[in-house]
Amino acid sequence: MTSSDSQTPFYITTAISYPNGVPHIGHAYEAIATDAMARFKRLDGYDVFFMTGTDEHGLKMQQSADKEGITAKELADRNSAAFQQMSRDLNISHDRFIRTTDKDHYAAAQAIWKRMEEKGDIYLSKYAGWYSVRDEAYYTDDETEVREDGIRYSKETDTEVTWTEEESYFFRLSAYQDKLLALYEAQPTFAAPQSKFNEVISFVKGGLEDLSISRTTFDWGVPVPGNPEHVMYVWVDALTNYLTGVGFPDTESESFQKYWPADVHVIGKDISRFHAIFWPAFLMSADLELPKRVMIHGFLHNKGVKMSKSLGNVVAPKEWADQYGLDSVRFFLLREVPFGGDGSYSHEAVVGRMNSDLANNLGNLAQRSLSMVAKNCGAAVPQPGEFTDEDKAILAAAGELLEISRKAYDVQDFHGALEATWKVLGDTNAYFAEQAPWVLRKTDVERMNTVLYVTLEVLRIVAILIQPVMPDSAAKLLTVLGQDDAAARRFSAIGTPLVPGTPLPAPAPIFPKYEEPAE
Ligand code: ME8
Repeated sequence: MTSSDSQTPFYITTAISYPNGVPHIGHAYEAIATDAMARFKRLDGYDVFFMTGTDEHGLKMQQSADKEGITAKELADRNSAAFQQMSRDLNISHDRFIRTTDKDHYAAAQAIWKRMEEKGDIYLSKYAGWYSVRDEAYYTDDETEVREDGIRYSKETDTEVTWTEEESYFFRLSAYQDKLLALYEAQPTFAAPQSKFNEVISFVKGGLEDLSISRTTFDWGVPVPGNPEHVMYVWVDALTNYLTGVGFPDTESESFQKYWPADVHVIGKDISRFHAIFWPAFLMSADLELPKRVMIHGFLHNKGVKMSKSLGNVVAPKEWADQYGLDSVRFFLLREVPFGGDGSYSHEAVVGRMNSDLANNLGNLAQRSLSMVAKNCGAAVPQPGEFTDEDKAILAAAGELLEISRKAYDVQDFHGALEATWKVLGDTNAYFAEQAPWVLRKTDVERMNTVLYVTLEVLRIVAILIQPVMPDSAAKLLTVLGQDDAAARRFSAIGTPLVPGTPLPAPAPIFPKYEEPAE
């Protein structure tokens, strides 16, 4: 048996983004959070499959392409490349970047369709309603209103709607109301956070109508099996990406057997209904297992104001990473905003986190302790004497961080994990100031060695645990702590304390203060 055979599989996905434009900070936020989760599980010994990608079909793509005078495929190619570049810029560790124009995806989308059809859940009829191109969704009369400008809008999403009639295939969503409610009851963490899950539940309780799942007014999509006049409604095709990535329709394949059902789909709050209602209904109809969890995050707003192209406040993720450093941005996003709620960002908020949490609490502690060790302990991990109660308390608090972080990551509470970690760093800073090893240097060298050892040991544990959030900076910190081996960086190494005498390289500052550029 190879080591990967014995590892527990863990399959995690982001939503797949519409490449009708270039990525913004909201996309970056979702990618970074999901990446942190994937990295955490890898470091914790899981066999992780992490997928992200682009959702390339549908009327919105076709219309954006028409505006530019190019084909939808050309637009998708260009912008999908921009999303792939974002992944590289942000150090996203996905195992596959799926595009819904990939050949294997057409096969998967058609296969799930056929399964739902064989179940008797798909029928041909006619659709008429208010259609929003932006949302790729129909609305009823009640869900729309004519505003001052004389244009009719969807009340919920503020997007323009037009009256559309077409022959359409329907999915018998109405038949799944009770089954969905039973699912929510049996699996109270199927979707989170609870407040957003509650919205889903009350929507389903309000009654479900059958869903129009094909279009005839354009052809940029996956053809409906047996009736190529129709293309699949983009959401049928899009949601199926999660199956394609692990080998569907070959349900006997090694990857499907191993990774399906997905452990977590990470998505934003605007698409919770698609993931927590339509998706499990499609899967039930197709006799496939359901994902274990849909984690719904909030939206990021620029200084509390909604991002939009017309306001000119859309932030390009790469610009941010260039300005502050990638790991500072990754840290900021996950530390600042409790995952599941909405968040706001501003230059001041990022700089605040960089300077206080990173440069002061972590960087300074590392720099001060490591330079003392370099000067006074022969550039090697010092030999501690007997531990006092203070030493033991600090070491115990750091030792508990692994379990605390596991519990937090299991519910995607990145903010909670980081908060607990920084609490220990705060306490360690206080300990360091109180113990004053620079004074002990002249009065009690053995005690100085012990204090420095304890401090380095806390830093080692913290460095291991923050790798998912700040992979590069944590790696640098582990290097200056003499922890270069991959094995020493896994979570399984947390319980093995620093070995006195381990040689340490010259310390280098890792978390610089942010300096405002000169005018
Ligand atoms: O919805 N803050 O694609 P998308 C945080 N193709 N997250 C945000 C955000 C913001 N300001 N804006 C968008 C789609 N997102 C579909 C998904 S999945 C089978 C198909 C999130 O490009 C959004 O909630 O509009 C979604 O999870 C992701 O970014 C992609 O959004």
